[in-house]
Amino acid sequence: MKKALITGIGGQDGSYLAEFLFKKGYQVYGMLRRSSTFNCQNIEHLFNIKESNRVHLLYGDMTDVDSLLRIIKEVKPDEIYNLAAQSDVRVSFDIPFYTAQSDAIGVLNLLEAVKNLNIGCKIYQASTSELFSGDKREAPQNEKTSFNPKSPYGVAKLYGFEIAKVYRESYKMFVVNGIFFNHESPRRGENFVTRKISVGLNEIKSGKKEKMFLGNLDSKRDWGYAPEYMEAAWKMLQQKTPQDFVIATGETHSVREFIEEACKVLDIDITWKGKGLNEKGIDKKTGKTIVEIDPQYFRPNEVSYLCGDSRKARKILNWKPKTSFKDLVKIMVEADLRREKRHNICC
Ligand code: NAP
Ligand code: G4F
Repeated sequence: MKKALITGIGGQDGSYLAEFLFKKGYQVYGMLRRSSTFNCQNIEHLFNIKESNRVHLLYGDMTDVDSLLRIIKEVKPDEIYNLAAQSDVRVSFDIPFYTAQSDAIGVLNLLEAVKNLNIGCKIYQASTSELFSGDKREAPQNEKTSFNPKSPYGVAKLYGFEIAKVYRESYKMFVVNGIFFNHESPRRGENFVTRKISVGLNEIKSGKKEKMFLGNLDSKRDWGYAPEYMEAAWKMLQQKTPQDFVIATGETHSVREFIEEACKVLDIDITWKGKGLNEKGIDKKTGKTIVEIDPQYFRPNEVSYLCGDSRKARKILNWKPKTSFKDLVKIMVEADLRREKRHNICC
């Protein structure tokens, strides 16, 4: 039975990947970092099934090379999926040192641990479309587009990308970078804009709050459905030769469009009034303001336009996205609607 180690197993992607590998028959090991609350909602269900002895959790941290050495020595994985990261772009401007420690040096820690233990496992490195500048003239972005990150997060991830390549080329290690564009789901952290909108509009609809505050509504992202992206990560490690891939839908939509689509799912008729910081989203039926702009959600520097070209993955991995933008919004908003209803029944 193949053994896979997932760092960041409790996050959005880690939880979907664990499910995917579990179904493929892998013995799954997940690295968690210690927190004061047992932060495992996304993976709890994996421990309630018959074969739950195939999922193991181990404590460790990307910034602590000793913990990585201990875990890898103990598990001896065939595949490592390095998903652990400080993944919030805006927050990376507040904690740039920590972001560099976990997202850049953390990757080096992992590569060194695998090299020194000489266990010859394959490694997937979670890279990102935040490596690109977001300049519309360079879109759609693919594996040949130049990198020009705009945030401490993007720079740390660029180090992770390059050091992975260096270890692949210098030590003949099987290391691949997945340049993944934004991918979302009902398990997305509520700090990210899609989930913030999905949760926020549901709370407005149920009367729990009056309005929500957002930043740049004109920013454009290539949003896909997270579980499909985890299959691509697995496929990358099943190739004969290690190489990097862009994974994306090839469609781009603004934050404003995401809000409008989410409003449709909840039967809210939204209209926009005003400009810039004074722009407001108004519910036509009630006349109430439901969206306002708060400058705290703008970034000091922004990647404004992301649209990925994943032709290489479509050809070599035989991978393509299945869920449309409209369906993705529906999946997320309806999941939060069900959650909101359950909550209202309980309280
Ligand atoms: P996520 O939900 O934020 O999950 C990240 C996980 O990493 C969390 O479980 C977190 O643990 C853990 N973690 C953070 N710092 C750590 C550290 N120092 N040591 C050990 N674990 C640590 O992110 P995601 O959306 O699943 O993304 C997975 C990976 O893909 C990340 O590397 C992200 O940067 C990258 N990526 C994501 C996207 C996307 O659109 N989702 C696109 C491109 C690349 P806590 O719960 O304790 O914080
Ligand atoms: O949802 P976001 O915070 O995601 P962002 O910055 O694109 O990063 C995500 O995707 C990356 C891949 O490109 C990953 F590498 C990264 O780990 C993470 O998963 O913001 C999306 C857009 C931005 O342009 C932001 O300025 O939404 C805009 N936005 C507008 N108002 C907002 C808000 N973002 C957040 N988080 N909160 C707002 O209120």
